[in-house]
Amino acid sequence: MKAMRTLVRASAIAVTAALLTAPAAAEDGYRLWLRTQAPVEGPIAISRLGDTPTLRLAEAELRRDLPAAANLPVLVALASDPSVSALRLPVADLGNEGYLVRPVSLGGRPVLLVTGNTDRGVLYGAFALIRHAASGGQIGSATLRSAPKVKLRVLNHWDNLDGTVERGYSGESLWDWWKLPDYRDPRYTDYARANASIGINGTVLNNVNAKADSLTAPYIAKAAALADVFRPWGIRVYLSARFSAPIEIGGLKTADPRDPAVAAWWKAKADEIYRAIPDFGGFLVKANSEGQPGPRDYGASHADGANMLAAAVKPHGGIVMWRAFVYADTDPEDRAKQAYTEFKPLDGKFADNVMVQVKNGAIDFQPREPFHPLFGAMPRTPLMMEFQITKEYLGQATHLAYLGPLFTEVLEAKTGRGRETVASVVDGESERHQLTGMAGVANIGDDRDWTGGTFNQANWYAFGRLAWDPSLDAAAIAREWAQQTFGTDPRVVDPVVDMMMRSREAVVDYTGPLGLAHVMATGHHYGPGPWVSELQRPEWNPVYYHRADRQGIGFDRSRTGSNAVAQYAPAVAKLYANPRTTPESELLWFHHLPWDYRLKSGETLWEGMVRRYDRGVATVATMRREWDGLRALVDAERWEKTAAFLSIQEREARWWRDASLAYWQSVNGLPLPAGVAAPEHDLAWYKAQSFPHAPGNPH
Ligand code: GCV
Repeated sequence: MKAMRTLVRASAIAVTAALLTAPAAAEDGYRLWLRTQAPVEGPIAISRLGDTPTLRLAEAELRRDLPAAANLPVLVALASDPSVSALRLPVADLGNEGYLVRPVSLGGRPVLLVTGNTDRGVLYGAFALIRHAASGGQIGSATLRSAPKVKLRVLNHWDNLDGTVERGYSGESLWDWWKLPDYRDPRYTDYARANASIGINGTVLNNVNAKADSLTAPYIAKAAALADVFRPWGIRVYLSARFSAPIEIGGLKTADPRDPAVAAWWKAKADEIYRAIPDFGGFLVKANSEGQPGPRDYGASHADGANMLAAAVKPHGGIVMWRAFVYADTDPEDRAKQAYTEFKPLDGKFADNVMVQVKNGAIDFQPREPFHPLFGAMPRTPLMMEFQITKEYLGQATHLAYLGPLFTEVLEAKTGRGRETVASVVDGESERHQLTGMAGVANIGDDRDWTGGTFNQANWYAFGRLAWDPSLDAAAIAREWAQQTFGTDPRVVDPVVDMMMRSREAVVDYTGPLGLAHVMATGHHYGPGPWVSELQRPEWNPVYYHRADRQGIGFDRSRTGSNAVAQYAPAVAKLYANPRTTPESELLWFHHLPWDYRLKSGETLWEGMVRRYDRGVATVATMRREWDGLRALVDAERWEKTAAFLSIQEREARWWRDASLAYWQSVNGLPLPAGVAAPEHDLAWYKAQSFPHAPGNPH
């Protein structure tokens, strides 16, 4: 046995594909939070027992990124390796992705062991040790242990086959579909590496507004090339499936999920995909939503559609992620109620390899939404969380909005069923589901810094960390990200964390305080548009959401209105039913209130709104000042880009504030409170702003 073991010694010339693509410029953001330390020399030695591509990556990562300060040799090994199993370490509950890092004595030699039950676990352990070291932790004494609480930790790319990215603000798609499968851009490796470093283990390559072409043989071969690159990093590939593909590329007359020919077509298609990608993860589907085809076109249910696809991938171990983001143009019901109305009756009707993927709120990734009422309401169905990492509604690429607090606010929300939280629904604890998942709509493009700005990287990072463990704290994540990204100097880290932790609330304040939502301009969703009222469907118009008139503002979702509150468990519904017990941050989401309604502060609703708009602008000004103070402590390239972005944000926060106040005043006829600055322009000026070429807008 001993002879069969491979002991691979550290080699100073070891290079990974990722190293070959190391950036030309030092501080352009390409390296994300993974910033190579000085080459390891001297006392530290890194060795490996066993030989798989993933174990080799774990070793190479440590060699590349672990600071020389370690005072113990590091050993990378599977827990099943005889010399490690002889130590009888507590590894049983690490599952197949967890890791253990700790100092041990092996053959009389002290080493820092990085181990797990699988090579993926070992790789995650290597990244955990690098994170620990880069955020100031001691290496020699490190004892780290963790297993993911959520099984599928998946990015959703809304990337189109022509290279554009729907709601993408960081350049074009990373996937060069045209040159694939022959040319595999080395950047694909770096993408996989970054994801693996934060525990992401799946990626849906194409937009949920899918083209059937992505399921044709040439595109399957392209996806297979990406899957080959991602595999050693523990990342599986998934595809968004267009429900009408059997008609469009299969020559069938129907896509009715109850038609045996349709089911047979999907089964053959799944077989074809698995021949090219043996570990293909499965399908993501947007059906009967915003014009996409689906089973409802044939009078079949969402469960019928999902189960038919699930049967096709089941023999291969695949899954279906079926989105609950549905609302129909024919349905006059409050849009916030429609997904629940459609899906709740289907609880228990989905096949066991289907997950229903639910957005964090019932409308659409607004800067603040109450948690989606489906969480907790479908106990017999694994519900997958869908967050949006790309900031469609939070200032897109340029505004600094750290989404950690948005994500944790939803995850920590109590559903009203005993001690259940949204996180405990998502991680399966609540109903003991084995299949669990969290999806994040990616903010990644081919910009040199991947996400269009340094602070946007933190949102990718935070998503990965929370998908691994939804109970993590947003501020702690911000801190470890800042330490890895800018170094551990507290003169930098403290103000950066402070800026990050205030930033999302600032966006809420200057775009839609007190529970206002969906008040943005049409199409590109860039900038304010609370006046928009002429769009074809009522629920496309901001006026549908805020319902402002001379008397008051807000959407009555209590019993006197749409009664959306009744979709929550009684304990939560009771709170939301009454404006006095509704958190003020969600007040106008649930209630239509007079402008002179008294807030807890004693101010009128109107005064409180105005104060919040001003507070949002002031917070951005403070963030700018804090960043200015870091000029000498942050590299020039990243400092300047963020400084420029903050100046854009301050200008645009003012624009949001001024345009919104000008509009509300045109509706309520109220003066601004004493001492408050008037909007810079009149309402007509704000209404006349037009941005036909804003990025990310689907055409
Ligand atoms: C992919 C919102 C976005 C759309 C997106 C949709 C969805 O409506 O504006 O661009 O489409 O959500 O999540 O399906």
